[in-house]
Amino acid sequence: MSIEAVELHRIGMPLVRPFVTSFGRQNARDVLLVHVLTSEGDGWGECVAMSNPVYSSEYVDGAEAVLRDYLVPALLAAPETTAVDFATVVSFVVGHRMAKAALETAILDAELRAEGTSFAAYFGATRSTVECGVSVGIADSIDALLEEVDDYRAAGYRRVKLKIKPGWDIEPVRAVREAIGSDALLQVDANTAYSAADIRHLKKLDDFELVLLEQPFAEEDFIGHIQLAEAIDTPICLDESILNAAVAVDAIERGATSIINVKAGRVGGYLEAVRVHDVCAELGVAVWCGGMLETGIGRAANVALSAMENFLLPGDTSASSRYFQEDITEPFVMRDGEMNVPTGAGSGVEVREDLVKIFALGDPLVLH
Ligand code: OSB
Ligand code: MG
Repeated sequence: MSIEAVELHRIGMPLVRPFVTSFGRQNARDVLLVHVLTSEGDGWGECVAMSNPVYSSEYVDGAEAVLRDYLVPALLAAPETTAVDFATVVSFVVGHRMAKAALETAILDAELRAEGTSFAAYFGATRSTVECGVSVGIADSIDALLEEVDDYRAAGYRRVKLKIKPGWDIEPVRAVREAIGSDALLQVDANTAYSAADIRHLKKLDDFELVLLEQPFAEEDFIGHIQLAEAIDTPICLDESILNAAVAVDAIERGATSIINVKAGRVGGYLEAVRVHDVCAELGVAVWCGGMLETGIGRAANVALSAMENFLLPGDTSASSRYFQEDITEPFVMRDGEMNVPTGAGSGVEVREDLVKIFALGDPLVLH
């Protein structure tokens, strides 16, 4: 297979409701799509970088620039590159994992479509359906939050994750726990909004039997997370901090985390995400699949990844309708709190190029 061209598409997808986290409010998803054209067919990847560098240092304009100026030219200079070789070909670029992940995924999609293998089969997935969780943003009031949580639970979501920040933590969590009862799976995500000075405050979360507390402190604050893990009973789960499989092992062995949120974009691609899964399985640490408000393109791959054996907790793999009025692939639908894992070749979903055009923020950039 030979890579012939790469298209970079920017689309704007309105969200069905604003998504508010400790790092800000989002009304639409500004998505960068990577379309790889090869001698044996095409493939798609979705870049999960956000509009602004507030979740991590990456952001969508930066990802587009590094793809355009470095990653795609390196690939086009070595057009026989396979998904497995790709990381080595672009290893001269430091970081920019989300940009690398998008291009690697597009190459992998093209390869697997050409040979008739699904992502799930390629990853060694063991399940045909996955359990769905939902990530609930910071609301305007506790009443509004309770209403939103009630809607999601009525729709069948198996687990609720609440976004928290200083000033929006103990009371909303208490209210939701009282409303949903002690058996329901509930967890929280702080997106780095706290510091080690807040350990005594965060210990109050121990009253609510949470599945986990996700990323309370800064990406690089391993010592803080170790101290917190020693001080509280609620399991700590790292998201932003886990940049690859080696960091995952280090964080686990040092006692900074006891559960890991796997996001392929954050670790540089699905091949590394599978390695994170594997090292965690060896260490007896459960993982779950995070999300970055993906369209159907990214969601298809996430659902396939979530079907691997050690994905033991429901992921942020929600139905397309939780995000968008209309998705750019066939929608992912939840039934009884679960979603089917695609079985078709590659991602197993078809990209609706008519909708990609309708949502386009400009002309695609075509690189040869
Ligand atoms: O921290 O998990 C996160 C969305 C954007 C950036 C970071 C995160 C999130 C979510 C939403 O929590 C997960 C989803 O539903 O895709
Ligand atoms: Mg998170």
